[in-house]
Amino acid sequence: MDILQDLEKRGLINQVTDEEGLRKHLNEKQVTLYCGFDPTGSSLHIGHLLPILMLKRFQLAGHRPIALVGGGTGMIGDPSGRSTERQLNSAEVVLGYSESIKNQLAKLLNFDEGTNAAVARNNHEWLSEMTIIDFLRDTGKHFGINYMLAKDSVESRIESGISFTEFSYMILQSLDFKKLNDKEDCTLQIGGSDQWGNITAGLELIRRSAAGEKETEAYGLTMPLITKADGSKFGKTAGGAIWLDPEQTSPYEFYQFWINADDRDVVKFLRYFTFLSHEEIAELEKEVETQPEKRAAQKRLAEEMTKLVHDEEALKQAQRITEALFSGDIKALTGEEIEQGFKDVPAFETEEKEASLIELLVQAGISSSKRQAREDIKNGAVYINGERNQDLQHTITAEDRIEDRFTIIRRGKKKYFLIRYTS
Ligand code: 545
Repeated sequence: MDILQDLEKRGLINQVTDEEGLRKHLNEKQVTLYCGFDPTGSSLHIGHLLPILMLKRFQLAGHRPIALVGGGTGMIGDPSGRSTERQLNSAEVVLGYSESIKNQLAKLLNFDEGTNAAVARNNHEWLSEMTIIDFLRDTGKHFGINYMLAKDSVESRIESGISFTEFSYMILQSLDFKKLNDKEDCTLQIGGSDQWGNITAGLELIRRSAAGEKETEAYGLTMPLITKADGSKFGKTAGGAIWLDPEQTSPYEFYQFWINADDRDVVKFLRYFTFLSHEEIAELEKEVETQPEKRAAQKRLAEEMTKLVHDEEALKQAQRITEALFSGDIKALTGEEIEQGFKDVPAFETEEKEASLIELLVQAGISSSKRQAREDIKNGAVYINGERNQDLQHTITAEDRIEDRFTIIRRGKKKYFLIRYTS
């Protein structure tokens, strides 16, 4: 099975400009390919993972990926897939975002080993040097206005409005492809399906500007949009996007995201996001059919993804938190794990370290009154750090504080509350 067949089998190909040509090209030699990322934020999220892993798949097949950070294009704003004009960011902000995006890409791609190590480029390097006269004379001449107007990204905005700035974006991305094609023999650009127009515009520029000169060969390939069986948007939860940055989405939350995949989606996600073989995936698929309650496929998916984006240690932690929350054995957790695992439960901050349990239950809003608090304790509904406590006289002491920072109170079967001690 060659790489294109593998990608097809995984459902990862949306469109290719010349499939047979590309297949031959990939089988003939080490191909340099690229995908661009505009620094529109400080972190990538799981929606960006597919193209990054795609670069990695090509790398594993012996090809050479370029991760392009759009330090120049990020100053302009891609209209693709957007219904409104973008708010421009300042040069300093774009620079800061470029740096963090580059570091995230470096973590996921192998940047420094072997003959096909991935490399990072930043289009600010060449786009910022170009003069307006050269741009309009040498590049603008190759783009007919009708051709540009017919692109989805522009056509869909004619009614609602599009600035000349965003209208011109496709020419900049085209210049990148041409630049990388000339200088680094990059012959394939990949991206999400929203990038098809920009990618084919680049191929057009390469073709036109090469007329009469050396033979050029270049291809484009896009990936599908990720859809979910329930129709909701992939990668978003009630708490917002799932970021790759552990400061924005903890490894535990990240792990939980994948664990919660729907049975109808999980096999597709395994094909899209993991490097498991088709045989392994087929076995997990069988388990989804015969023993869905075991959630073996979801567990494997969450493991693979957490290892890939974070590391083995983060995975172990996420599993420990999951296990402790399931069994109720909170005492086994460290303060840091508590912080991750209880991020979304109601929290109560207090300076008072030695309150009576009854008072604490009322103050923290866990029980509605002292009377109710006494009832709850008597009925055995109150748990401190996972252990039932039926002592009406109980006072919180150091023993009830985890790392002197937290106490976890549970009321009933699974209503958790976090008590956080300040100072
Ligand atoms: C710039 C210059 C090039 C080639 C490509 C670009 C970027 C491209 C674009 N891509 C998207 C993007 O999102 C922000 C990421 C960082 C916060 O806008 N014009 O930059 C996404 N891309 C990955 C996939 C995408 C696309 O980075 O292609 O489809 C999302 O899956 O939307 O020379």
